[in-house]
Amino acid sequence: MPKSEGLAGGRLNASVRWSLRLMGPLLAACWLISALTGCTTGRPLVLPAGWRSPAPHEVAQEWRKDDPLRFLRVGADFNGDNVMDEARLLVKTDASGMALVVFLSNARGFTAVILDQIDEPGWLDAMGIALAAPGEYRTACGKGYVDCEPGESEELMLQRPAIDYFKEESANSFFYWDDRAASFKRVWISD
Ligand SMILES: [Ca+2]
Repeated sequence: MPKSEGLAGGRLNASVRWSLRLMGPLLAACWLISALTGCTTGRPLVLPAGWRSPAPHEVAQEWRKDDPLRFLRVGADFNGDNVMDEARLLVKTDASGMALVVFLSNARGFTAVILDQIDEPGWLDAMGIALAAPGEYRTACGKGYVDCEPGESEELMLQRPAIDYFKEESANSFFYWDDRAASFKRVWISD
């Protein structure tokens, strides 16, 4: 029997509420246990070749102290399969660049997907990620910062948590899972 939208939505909302309530403390505990394992998922996450977790001295910026995970990790079920996923900021092994990487659940485990990559050193000083809660948001063009491009909406309704990818005290965009495209989409929220 096909799921009704209402039933699927109810399950999703319960999952989201559970995720948001538990993941903060759980991720904080994981951070203390190990900076290299995937505690969010309960299974080790394999980092993409050529990438590593930032060293403590690389993420010692004062503004990161507002988050126990230093705005480097967020966990939630981004793609709605009821399995927790995790997003991280990683750096190239030679520190020549940084990336936003999501470890996305699938039938075989987790796939690392690079959502954004900046091939210049120094950007990690200012870039962070946080969890964007489900809800309605005005986009950057909806706020009038820029003109809306064809097909670009003034509002974004998040049905599930998304990744808020931001530059400290500057622009931010959301990466959210699009069911129809079966991929992440990026929407600018502020400029
Ligand atoms: Ca998932």
